[in-house]
Amino acid sequence: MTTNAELFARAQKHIPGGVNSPVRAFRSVGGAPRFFAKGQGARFTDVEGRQYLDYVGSWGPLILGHAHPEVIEAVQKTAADGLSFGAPIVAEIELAETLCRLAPSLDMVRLVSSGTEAAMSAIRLARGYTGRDLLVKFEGCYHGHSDSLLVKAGSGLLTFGNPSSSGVPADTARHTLVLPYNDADALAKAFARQGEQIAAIIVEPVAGNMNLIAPDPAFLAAARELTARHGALLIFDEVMTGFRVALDSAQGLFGITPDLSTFGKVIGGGMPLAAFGGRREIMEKIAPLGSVYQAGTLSGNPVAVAAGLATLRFIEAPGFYEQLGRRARQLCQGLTAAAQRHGIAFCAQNIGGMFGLYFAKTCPGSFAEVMQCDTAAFNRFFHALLESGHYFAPSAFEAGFISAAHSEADINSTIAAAERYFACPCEQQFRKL
Ligand code: KE4
Repeated sequence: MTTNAELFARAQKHIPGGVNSPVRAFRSVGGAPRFFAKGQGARFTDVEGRQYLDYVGSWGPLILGHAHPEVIEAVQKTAADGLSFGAPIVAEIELAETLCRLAPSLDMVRLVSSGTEAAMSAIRLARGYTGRDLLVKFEGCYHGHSDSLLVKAGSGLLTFGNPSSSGVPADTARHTLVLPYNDADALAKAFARQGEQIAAIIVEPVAGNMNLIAPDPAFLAAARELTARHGALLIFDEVMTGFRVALDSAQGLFGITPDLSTFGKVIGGGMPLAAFGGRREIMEKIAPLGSVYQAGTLSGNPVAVAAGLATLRFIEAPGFYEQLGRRARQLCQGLTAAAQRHGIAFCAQNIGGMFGLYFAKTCPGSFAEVMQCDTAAFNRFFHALLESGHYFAPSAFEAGFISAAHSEADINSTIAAAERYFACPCEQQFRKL
């Protein structure tokens, strides 16, 4: 049998870091990633035959769990008639109609193949629609890897951004202003100073890329009010939160209507599919109708659209999100109670079917507070749970995800495994209550 470690060594010969997306490499938690062979429901199995309860779900898409029979059937049937035509198909219309029906702010959508493409396109559209260049994003939020978004905060709060990746021209980064998440005052100061130059704010309405950070309602309200007042657009990046936190996504959950939204992950059900959309008068600026160019060879791919439609058919079932939230809450409350029984500084929270785990006394509300959490403690917890068959995101700075396939018994087994770990002597030295 080939081991995970042997495959990882082999993978690194021809793939940078041995992975096709950096977070998969386990570099922040240490050790060798697991190579998976198959998934079924809430579980997946690695090449060594070890089975794990999966709390990552391919980083959010697998809201129904692995290999849902009706999603697989839709993919197989569609694929049998051809993988791609590079021409319109009926299912694209069905998916656009479904998204516009379920997301309160969408009149029109354009399908793309990744969340990066969706965010990049939405930003170009906002710049084209407003005729302005300046973009506002928030520290700790991730919107894919297009140049305008690989930017870190400038030296001063209101100074233009600097590249957070090599290869991003400084001249590009200076059009992005990076502000603190959940800081309505900083946002107001930026608009007071440069409001008429700002094309858009792009924000994760629930931050899920610096672990989970819940939005301060005043922060989202300020983003909506300030953009409206200054003629800028509000872009909700719902690639992660879309159809994950509620049937009407974060925009419905929080009652805020953005001008543009991006979606991904859940809407593709595990296949490469994402979308951006919004008000008709804005979306009609997109080629071929308008002057903002955007295109894609495999946009609206029949097989990906079939997986997405099959997935979205399930989420409207009565009680779907109530159960998803109940399971996520059960996990968060169970882990927290277990840690507290053993004097370990730990807390957890969920919003709908996504959750955050923190080795800290209270749940962080900002990037600065997240950085105060005990990452080393998380890494030890991650490996202990991995060894006992419970797979969490391999980074202290990622959110976790529950699927409809996770049962109450599954969640209880994870809580029990965590309790055994929290009770073990090796962890005593790290008590911080
Ligand atoms: P993709 O280009 O990876 O499809 O989507 C980028 C993206 C955009 N917006 C938000 C809010 C996102 O969370 C993402 C991608 N999320 C990461 C998880 N932190 C994907 C995992 C990875 O990079 O491998």
